[in-house]
Amino acid sequence: MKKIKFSEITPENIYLKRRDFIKKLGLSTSSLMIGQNFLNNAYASTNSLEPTEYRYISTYNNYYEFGTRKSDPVEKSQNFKTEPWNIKIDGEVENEVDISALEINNMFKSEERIYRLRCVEGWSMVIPWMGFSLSKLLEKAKPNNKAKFVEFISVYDPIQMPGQKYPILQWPYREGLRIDEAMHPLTTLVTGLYGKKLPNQNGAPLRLIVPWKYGFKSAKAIVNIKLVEKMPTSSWMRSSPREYGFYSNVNPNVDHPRWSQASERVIGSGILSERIPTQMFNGYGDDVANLYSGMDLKKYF
Ligand SMILES: Nc1nc2c(c(=O)[nH]1)N[C@H]1C(S)=C(S)[C@@H](COP(=O)(O)O)O[C@H]1N2
Ligand SMILES: [Mo]
Repeated sequence: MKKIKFSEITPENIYLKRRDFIKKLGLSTSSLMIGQNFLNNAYASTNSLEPTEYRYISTYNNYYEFGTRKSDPVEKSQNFKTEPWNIKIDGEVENEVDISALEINNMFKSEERIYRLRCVEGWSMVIPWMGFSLSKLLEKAKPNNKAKFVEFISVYDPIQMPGQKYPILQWPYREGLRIDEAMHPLTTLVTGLYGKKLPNQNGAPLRLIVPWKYGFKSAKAIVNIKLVEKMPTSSWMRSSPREYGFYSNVNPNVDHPRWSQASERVIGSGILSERIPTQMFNGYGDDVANLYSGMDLKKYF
């Protein structure tokens, strides 16, 4: 028998190693492919406005008046009384308006508006809201020339809202917009979702949606809209001014001091919870970037 030379063994070694390598490569090829598909899906769904299922929209909520767990709002708000409900528009206006939610529903025609809600915590949902431009209601009050900002004040009712017994935030919940942001047609007063009346956990009977800002700007269960001269301090700014600024525009380039804002988890996208890149102004830049021209958005976060 021919003595096997080292040089002749080598190819066999290589073959075995190669098989091993291919096996590994096989694995990593398919995982690379999965990765690529994830990425493709991710970029596709960044732009897609495929609505999140109702069961997620109505059970995974932030509404600290009912508690800080995601399940608290649906569990604890079912008996919350939203009728009768009045909302007052006052401050720097020519005509103070005091109007019921019922009258609002009769006076302003709600339409479906499918917007992505991006929470500052790093998740998002696409929600088929029902509502109309807030500007329509504000015009009724005729803001005067001192009206530079708009403050939104949610209801204070610690008997019905167990979370308000604790100083988690300054109660009532307060938020604010600059007047041009409040008058922008995308800024929506919400009356419903999925073609139905707004569930209590989503802020019934009336809540705001500002699609290019983090979710917390969109106050729920609003009872008072004040036109004011000076920039109002929101409940979040008061609790942590370093973390929450007045503008709070969705911006993947400006991280929260404790976490990145570059990407977001898509709620309801399965157990693997797809992550997609976060878009500047939550994808609404074509409509709103001009509101901030010349502003340093790292400073005015
Ligand atoms: N009054 C009030 N409004 C609120 C909140 C709240 O705790 N209280 N949470 C905000 C936050 S952090 C988010 S992300 C959205 C969530 O809206 P959704 O539950 O309808 O998805 O509501 C916002 N509006
Ligand atoms: Mo949020």
